[in-house]
Amino acid sequence: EDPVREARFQARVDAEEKIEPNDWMPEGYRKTLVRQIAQHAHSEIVGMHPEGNWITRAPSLKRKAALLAKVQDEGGHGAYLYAAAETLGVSREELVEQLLNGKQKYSSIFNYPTLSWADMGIIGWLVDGAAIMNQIPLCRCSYGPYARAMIRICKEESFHQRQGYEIMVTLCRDGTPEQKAMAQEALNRWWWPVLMMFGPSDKDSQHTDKSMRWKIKRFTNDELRQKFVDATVPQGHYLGLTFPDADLKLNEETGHWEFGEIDWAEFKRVIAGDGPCNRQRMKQRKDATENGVWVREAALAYAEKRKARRDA
Ligand code: FAQ
Repeated sequence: EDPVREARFQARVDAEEKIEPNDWMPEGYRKTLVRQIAQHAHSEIVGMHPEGNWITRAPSLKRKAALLAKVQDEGGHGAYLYAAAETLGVSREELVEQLLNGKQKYSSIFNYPTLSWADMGIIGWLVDGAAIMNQIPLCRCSYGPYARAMIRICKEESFHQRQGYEIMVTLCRDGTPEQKAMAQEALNRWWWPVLMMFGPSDKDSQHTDKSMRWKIKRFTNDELRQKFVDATVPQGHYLGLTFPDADLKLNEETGHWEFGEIDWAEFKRVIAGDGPCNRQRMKQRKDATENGVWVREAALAYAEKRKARRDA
């Protein structure tokens, strides 16, 4: 602890100066960033699996090309985020190790199965929609490398969100009754898990106070969840869909959509490892790491050979 340096650091944060990798920072700030950025990176990589499930079954060449590009973008986002975390003095290998041994998490949302094609529409519309709501403020995060990675990621996420909503429009407004029913069934399954992406309610959030003071987070979990509901409900109504929440209603005075109670027991169960797909996702991740050993070794050997040739 160093109160003088901490006060100077906080003054820089308060003045909206960006903190850069070689600047002094409190240990708690570094730890919070490593935790959040790593969790975010792991989410991007694990998040490739639910949609990857549908690449070979996309209904047209156009849909297949767009989905393939989206899933590749997610891999790219994971790569920028691991690079941002590495500026804080941890290696990507250590982070992956911590994911595999259960010390670090990834977003709860990627523990749900993708059962129909409509889920590809829902993931783009709602999961990317929630991700954007959360990430736009992160573009102003006090830590420079994370904020800059977020700017680029958000541009790509907005393309992802539109491709998802366009799938929903096709199913719901131009589609057959069966297609519309498929879209409704997907919304019923995903709505509540998507609201959980924003994290525990403010009264239960452990990290929000500090993260707000350090200007890592700019809004609380509940504030972002409310913004998301307000933006999304009219979009669902435009599609002619209903939300699986009997308590959802517009408060004319505040202009906000009020919604029912989230099942926090389900949220806790899923982040503790007992969601519908946790075991499958972790196995896929572990297999990918093991099956990729020879590729990493070959790339390293090639780089060393080239370097030796250059130095000769
Ligand atoms: N799932 O004290 P807080 C994407 C944990 S978008 C799992 O409120 P904080 C794009 C939390 O880590 C998804 N765990 O924590 C995409 C903490 O546990 P810990 C990724 C959760 O950090 C789209 C504990 O609960 N986006 O990938 C969740 O202040 C489509 C207490 O919570 C990001 O990661 C959850 N939902 O606020 C990809 C955004 N919520 O770490 C493919 C960056 C909370 O002490 C397809 N992250 N926890 O063990 C954030 O903004 C924050 O970390 C929050 C949580 C808002 C998620």
